[in-house]
Amino acid sequence: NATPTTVTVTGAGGQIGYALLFRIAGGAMLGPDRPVRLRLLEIPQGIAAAEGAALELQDCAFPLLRGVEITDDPRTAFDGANVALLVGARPRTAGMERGDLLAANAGIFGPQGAALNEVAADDVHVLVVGNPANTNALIAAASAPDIPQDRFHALTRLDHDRALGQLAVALDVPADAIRDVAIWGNHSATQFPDVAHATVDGRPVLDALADRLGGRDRAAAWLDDEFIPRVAKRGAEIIAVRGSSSAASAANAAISHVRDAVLGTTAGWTSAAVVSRGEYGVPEGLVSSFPVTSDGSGYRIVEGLELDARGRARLDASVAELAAERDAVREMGVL
Ligand code: NAX
Repeated sequence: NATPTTVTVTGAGGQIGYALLFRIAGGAMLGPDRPVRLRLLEIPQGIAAAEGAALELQDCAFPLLRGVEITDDPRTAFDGANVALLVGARPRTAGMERGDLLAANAGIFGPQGAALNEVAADDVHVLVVGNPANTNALIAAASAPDIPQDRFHALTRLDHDRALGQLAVALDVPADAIRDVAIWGNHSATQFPDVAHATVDGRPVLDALADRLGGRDRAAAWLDDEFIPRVAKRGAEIIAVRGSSSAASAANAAISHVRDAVLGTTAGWTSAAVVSRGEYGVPEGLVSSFPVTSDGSGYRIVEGLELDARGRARLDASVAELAAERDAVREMGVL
């Protein structure tokens, strides 16, 4: 019997946690052959909700589940962790400035990064879901000097999958007919969902859109005026319609992100926010979304793609936002 993989989920008592835990325990993230041990980290007010989820996990009698532990201590939660999903974060509340939000989250992700550095398994993969996800990942990575920086990611797979979903509807095809979409930059309204290299059933998406919408100009206008803003602001749309933020889709994206990182991508690229080493002119150290592939040993940025002037400007604007967040955190003395 294989040694269980230890998966730590923070904010496990929240709504993404509730959508995530059952699928991890069911084998959707690490495959049908890998037993898992779950560690749930919560703050004291969230412990009861995590305990309730743990009771329900027991009631599912998942064959792969080898135990669930609940704690409010990061060092206990991350001890021996092979996969860490950092979902719990301080939400923005009324009257809170951006700087307050960054500071409150630095107070969470700094200590969690330090705890991971001390006690996580040598092969740990860390995915930050809690917002502002890119900068939280930057802070966690900076607080864990002994863990290779390329093990720290922030989630932009949901943005990637939202882009696939929009294109699938626009082109009237199943989502898996579309490949090589990319999300660049920050997981925020400044992100750049890019279809310049995307294909549908092997044909350029730009050609297929032009056919369907009546020409290249109309396709370009649809991309600028509808597709990009819809994907970039989809989170707000979900809140407006559903009355609370994306949960099942975010959990699904987190599962897909980890699965593809550790088992490999099979159909073209996906998107993930990773620590830049200067690729595409993104300043070294920023956690930015890029198109990525994996052979099962973690994500690698797809290099050598052409960005046209408009794409470049969009990426630069999103990267400027990331740099401003990093600078604000630096001024607080966190980095
Ligand atoms: P909830 O408020 O339902 O749950 C968050 C949970 O985290 C709560 O149970 C809370 O007690 C816990 N928590 C807070 N501080 C903690 C700490 N220091 N240690 C451990 N647990 C802590 O939020 P939910 O809807 O689950 O969303 C979680 C995070 O995901 C939010 O920051 C949200 O903005 C972010 N999202 C990120 C997405 C992405 O694509 N990157 C998309 C979905 C989501 O908006």
